[in-house]
Amino acid sequence: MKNKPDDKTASAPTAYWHWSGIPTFLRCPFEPELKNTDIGLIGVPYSGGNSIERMQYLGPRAVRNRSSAYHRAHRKFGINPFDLVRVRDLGDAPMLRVLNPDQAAEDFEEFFKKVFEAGISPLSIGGDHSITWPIIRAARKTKFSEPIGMIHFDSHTDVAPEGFGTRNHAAGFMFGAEDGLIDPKRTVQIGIRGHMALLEMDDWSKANFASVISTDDVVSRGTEDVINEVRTIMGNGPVYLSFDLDALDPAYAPAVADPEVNGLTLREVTNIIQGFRGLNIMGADIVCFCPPLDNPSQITALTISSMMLDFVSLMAENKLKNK
Ligand SMILES: [Mn+2]
Repeated sequence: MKNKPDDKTASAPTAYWHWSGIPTFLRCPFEPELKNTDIGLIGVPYSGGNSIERMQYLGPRAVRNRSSAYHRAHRKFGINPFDLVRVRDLGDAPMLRVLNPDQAAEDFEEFFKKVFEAGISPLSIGGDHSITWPIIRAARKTKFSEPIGMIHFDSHTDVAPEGFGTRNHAAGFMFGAEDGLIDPKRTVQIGIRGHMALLEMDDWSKANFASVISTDDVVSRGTEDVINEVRTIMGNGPVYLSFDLDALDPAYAPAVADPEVNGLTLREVTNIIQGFRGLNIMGADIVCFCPPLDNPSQITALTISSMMLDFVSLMAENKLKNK
């Protein structure tokens, strides 16, 4: 038996080293020119769209540090997404006019138009939840002629009317539907819970979106039933996956802008997300991470890193199918 490993085997454990080398998302090559890329990992270090907790601008850097340990093969799917497609860190969206949320959104939209025009599927790390809309607006103005399906994980329905002086705020799902960016008949919200500022806060969601699945629903129905419903609603059309980390219980993601206790477990969330294998996922984001609120073991950043590997694996298989 040969006991001297080859170079690849010998260097494999360095995939777990988050402290070594130059940090990029999932230890992928840095590609600021948006070339030679199938899946683009993008930071949007912006917190001008949230009125509550405003440290989300620190998210991308903290995720780069920790996710450098997740350039790995996917155990459950049996694939190595980094061998299947070109996954690159495209750097951060431009932060030129961040003190004006409407102008900041315009700058993000222009950047993401270039991303979609280059044939790249973006996985963006926020930033607050307002970043979703310039991304999808860019998608609709470039490669996607129809409103896009939306799988939205969150403890909040995020359908607040215009407030705090701008439509470009972190609760823009009503505007997203009204502006024809997402298709309300193909929009699902998962993880909704918590007591409400106003009793009628979720009424618009329930009246307009295909399904609003509370945390209690996930527990009582089970993840398989939820997966089946979402897959039926989404069909074969393009889908965007937007993940507000507060969908998770704060035990798994304490460092979020608007924490809500008694949330989904990481196992429930992982089961559901992995159950989306084969859906036509054209982009995704993970938002609302506030690194200064993370604990010393960086559990929120670690959770995000693991979820990124799931998302990249789903998107890599979809890219291959549509190539
Ligand atoms: Mn939320």
